[in-house]
Amino acid sequence: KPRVLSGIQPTSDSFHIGNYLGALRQWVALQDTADAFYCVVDLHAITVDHDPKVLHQRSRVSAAQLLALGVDPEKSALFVQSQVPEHPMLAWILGAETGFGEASRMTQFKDKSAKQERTTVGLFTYPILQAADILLYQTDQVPVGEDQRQHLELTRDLAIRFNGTYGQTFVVPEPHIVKETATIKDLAEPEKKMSKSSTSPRGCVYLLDEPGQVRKKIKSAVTDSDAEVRYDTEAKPGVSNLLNIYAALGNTTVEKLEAEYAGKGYGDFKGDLADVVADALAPIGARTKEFLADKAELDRILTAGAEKARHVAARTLAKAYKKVGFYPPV
Ligand code: AQP
Repeated sequence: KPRVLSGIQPTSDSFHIGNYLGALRQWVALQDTADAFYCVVDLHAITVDHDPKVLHQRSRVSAAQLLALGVDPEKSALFVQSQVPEHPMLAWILGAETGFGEASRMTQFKDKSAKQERTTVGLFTYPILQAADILLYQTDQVPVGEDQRQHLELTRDLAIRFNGTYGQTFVVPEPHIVKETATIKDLAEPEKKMSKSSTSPRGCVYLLDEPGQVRKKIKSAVTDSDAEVRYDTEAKPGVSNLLNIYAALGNTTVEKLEAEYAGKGYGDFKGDLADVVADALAPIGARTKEFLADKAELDRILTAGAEKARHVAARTLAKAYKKVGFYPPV
């Protein structure tokens, strides 16, 4: 079975449909055919301003949401990154292999640091920790959105370089990116990706939004001044984004939707899309609440996931320690 790993940051009270369509849906699909490890990456979340109590709660809500979406702890190891100390330990080793110029080229750092009052070294070295997250599990495939492609490329470069210098140590991973939903755009600013830290309150549809909120956001989505439901990412980025969301959540295709809405206005199209999105999200909130209500069970799932993860991570770390000439971890 191929090994799969991916992570998500607990940086908001709810994930959004971009996270879901770009990555989380693939997490759920892959667990049937792969040996999967999925983590809530709280170490990454402290690289921007955070409140400790809020972070802790968000890690719990994140894990509950992943379970609600269908991550099955019987099939996949679901864990919180801070419970597996091998991650920052390998990141230190990989940091010593990373060129400063190479790390400086990461565009996500440029985007995220521009939004912060104070930029940390942690935000700068974030992609190196992400490389450690992936390489520790001898990962074959990493299901992510398009925005992570550059970080994956760095991870591959580091694995290849380390293997070249010290001998075969890490599997070189491949990104698993689904083209149609690789970047879901902000509904209010369709030239930007949908993001948890979006500045436009109506631009981001959260998985835990109430149906009324979902409908409002979809209906106020920015489109364009002609009234044709047609896929054209250059001329019609707003409508094209809505078509991608509709096709993915409505289990149909963009071509069928274009045919169905030919000659109809945006009003009908948005009204139907609002129903499709609201219906898709409705069960997620209720299921998340159920998983949150049983604290002992959620903790049990995460502890079991962390134990399974450590078992694999510790073996890889010991190998890397030996290769670079360290004393073995005790
Ligand atoms: N708009 C998007 N379209 C498709 N995929 C997306 N992802 C994020 N936004 C989109 C994918 O979701 C996974 C988890 O993302 P993350 O939590 O690691 O952080 P991020 O990419 O930085 O997501 P956000 O929403 O933009 O969060 P903030 O605002 O905290 O920076 C990843 O696989 C990502 O590709």
